[in-house]
Amino acid sequence: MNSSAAAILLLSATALAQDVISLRPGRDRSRFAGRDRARERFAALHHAAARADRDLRRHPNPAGAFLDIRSLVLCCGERGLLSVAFHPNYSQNGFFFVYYNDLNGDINIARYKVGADPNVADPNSALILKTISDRDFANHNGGQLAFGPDGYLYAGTGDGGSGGDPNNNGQNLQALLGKLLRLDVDNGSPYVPPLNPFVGRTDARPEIWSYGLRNPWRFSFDSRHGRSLHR
Ligand SMILES: [Ca+2]
Repeated sequence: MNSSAAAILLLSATALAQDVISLRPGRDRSRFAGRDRARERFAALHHAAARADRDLRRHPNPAGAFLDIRSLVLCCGERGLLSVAFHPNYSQNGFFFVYYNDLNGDINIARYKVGADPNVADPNSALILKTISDRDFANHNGGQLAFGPDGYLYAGTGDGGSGGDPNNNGQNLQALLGKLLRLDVDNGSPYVPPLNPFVGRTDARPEIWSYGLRNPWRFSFDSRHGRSLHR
């Protein structure tokens, strides 16, 4: 599979041309290159760079979409499709990861796989890696998915919502809300890297990389040194 020259386009539900987001499964495979304005209901991802861009602008329906998960996603306000990240070895294994609020409002990290046609994902390939309960408030859901230079998948989760974190999720080490999580997607459930800071503690979830966060909406890694994390 040759993905080096392909762009991935994310089409919003309202499908205004300016809502199209460009993702590039090359050096920046794990990041949004653009801004998603409303975190809409579905991901319509499509390979083929400029041609797809033109097609999506001309035909804003998701016909021919790479993946359509509208039926799985609760949208609007701060809920909806939150992020997409491509596995560092996407060109070999075809895995990518989708972050969204499900129909209950809960936050899901799901793995999908591209199909035999490199322009179409297999909708039946979904594997839910994590479901994080988040039903109390519609706001503060996070979030972004991004693979770090260590090959692990980082996920920012909001504190659950309302204002001032009334459920104290950010400081609660047994809650996955209000955190930055770090997952090893290659070694099975519970997807915990052995050197995560809270591994081995009975009073904390081992997925946690950092805590006390309000709503880590976007973050990135230092592109020069590849170590620092900015949010
Ligand atoms: Ca929430």
